[in-house]
Amino acid sequence: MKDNNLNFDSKCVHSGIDEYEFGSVIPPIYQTSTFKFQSAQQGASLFAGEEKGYIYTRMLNPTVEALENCIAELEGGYKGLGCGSGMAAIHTTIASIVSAGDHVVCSNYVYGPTTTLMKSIFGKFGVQADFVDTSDINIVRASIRPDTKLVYLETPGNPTLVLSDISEISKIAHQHNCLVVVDNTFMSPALQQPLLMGADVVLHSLTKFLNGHADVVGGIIVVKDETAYTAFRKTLNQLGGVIDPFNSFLVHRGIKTLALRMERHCQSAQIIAEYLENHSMVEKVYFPGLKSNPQYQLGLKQHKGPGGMIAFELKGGLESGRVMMNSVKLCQLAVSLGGVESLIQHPASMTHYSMGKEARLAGGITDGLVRLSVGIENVNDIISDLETAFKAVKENRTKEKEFSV
Ligand code: LCS
Repeated sequence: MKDNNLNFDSKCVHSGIDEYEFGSVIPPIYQTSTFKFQSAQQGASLFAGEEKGYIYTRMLNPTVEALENCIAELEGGYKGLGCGSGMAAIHTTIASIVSAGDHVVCSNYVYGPTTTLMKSIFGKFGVQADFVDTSDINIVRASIRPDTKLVYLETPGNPTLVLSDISEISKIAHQHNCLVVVDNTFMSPALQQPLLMGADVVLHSLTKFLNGHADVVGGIIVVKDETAYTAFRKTLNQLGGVIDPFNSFLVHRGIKTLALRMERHCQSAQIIAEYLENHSMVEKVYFPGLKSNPQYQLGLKQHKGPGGMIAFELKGGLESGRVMMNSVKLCQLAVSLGGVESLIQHPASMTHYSMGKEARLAGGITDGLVRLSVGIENVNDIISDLETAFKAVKENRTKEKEFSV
């Protein structure tokens, strides 16, 4: 149901396509690779673009389209493009914007494989990228060159939750005719709508908060106008990294509870971040909702809530982190994030391993950093699990000290 007067949580429940066949309340799964033409003439006119309709699922599928419309509406964009993974969304986006010889300004604070994709795949095809501290708008301004086509942001950045000012950076980039792309995976449109702040393209790993149930790998791109949509659709169709109907159905179902889930993620993460900040075993906490965070004010300007992701450094660095991750029970030791279940992982040896130590340190990812994706379990159960793990860390540190004397 497209109704611009609806509030965000109502849109989560109702957005997609106005009417489904047979009065179905839920988007049907059109599990088909291809669509039958009424006649040779109709097939030809569909291909020529003279008639609108479905041809082949890589090009467009009604179940996928329902999801694309839904997320475009939640992001305040024109249309969405469903992709097979977040990485496919990033690949398709960059390939739609840049050509050989172009320059990209990319944030230091991005998911590890995004850095690797930019350097190794796009680098191979003659696209140059500089990785800079996008939390400082003066650095962004100074990094834009006459051949820069794209400023690529991920905010909050994975895993250190560093923020980049979307509206200020968009103003600067547009003065230089550069497009701004924002990876909005960590916030979801429930907490942040980059297109409404001036960005040109927003993308997500659907695998995370949008789906929310850790059972799908997917991605989405949302663009602002028909020109961009036509260009991006062409690239996606040719690269082929599309999402399939069944996964689209699952993500669409997950989105119905997005607003509710994000509310709980934010509430619990705030409580846990404050608990960690006051814990004697914790050296430092990275969380946009802490008043001690130097970017707290920017977070208030940019987000409707602090999100469900926390990173922290333990006293005792990597060894303490290892003991902690091996000692938690409710928080599962696994990569990925944004699901209803709490997950814990070690960025330096896991999600951000591929980018190499130098790039990791430029992005603030030390060997001792631990990342927690706060689920929707009872917050007291999460804290008690963390507390048990802290006891194990403490015992291990005591043993180490005894051993070393
Ligand atoms: N963007 C962000 C911010 C991500 O965190 C991820 C995956 C991607 C894009 C890529 O999405 P995918 O292709 O996996 O759907 N982040 C992961 C993480 O932190 N742990 O495991 C995957």
